[in-house]
Amino acid sequence: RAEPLCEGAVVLRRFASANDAGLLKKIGQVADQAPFRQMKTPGGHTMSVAMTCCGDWGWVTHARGYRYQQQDPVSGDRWPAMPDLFRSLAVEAAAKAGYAGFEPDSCLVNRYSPGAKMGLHQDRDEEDFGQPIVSVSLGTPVTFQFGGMRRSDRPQRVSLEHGDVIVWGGPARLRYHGVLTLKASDHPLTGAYRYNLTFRRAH
Ligand code: MD5
Ligand code: FE
Repeated sequence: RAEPLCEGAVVLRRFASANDAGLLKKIGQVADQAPFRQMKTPGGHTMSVAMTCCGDWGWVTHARGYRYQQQDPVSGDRWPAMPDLFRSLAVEAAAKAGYAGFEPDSCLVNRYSPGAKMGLHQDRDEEDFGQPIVSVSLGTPVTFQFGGMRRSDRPQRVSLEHGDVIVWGGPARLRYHGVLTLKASDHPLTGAYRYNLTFRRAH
């Protein structure tokens, strides 16, 4: 059930549901090695979303901007390896959306607690915007916003629920997007949390 969301973006409803417990277990193992942290933006604000990473390259903030780096800045160690279960899910979702041969080298794990949100932004720290992005939602539902190519374009809203996967490519790759404030609710597997896995080819 692949439903187009907009040009270039495909929603695969519940695509990740069958593996939900396994994915959440792997998130826990990644976080044991590289704990969730709330990064500080270059502007000095603490992000409300807690993050960690796995794979060769992790997305981090630093004093002058954002970048991908191979070491966790908290520990100095390499990021945990990307679990095979993560990789295969991302590769299969991308292929289903028409991107055969997607090879993610980065997975950002976002953890939203009630009150957390992510303002409108573009993902543009990657080398090749021809590569798609795969995002996997787990846990409590949230309203996702996707806008246009300019920040001022009025965003559309879509509800994302446990197991939903979206593949963003082509003209959707550089759209502005964000996540509205997470409401308090309860999910049998994650409690109050919403997790999002964002798979990218950084380099
Ligand atoms: C999330 N995370 O739900 C989202 C999922 C991030 C982020 O935005 O940067 O960590 S990724 C959604 C996305 C990616 C690329 C393009 C578009 C949306 N889009 O065109 O709307 O935590
Ligand atoms: Fe983003």
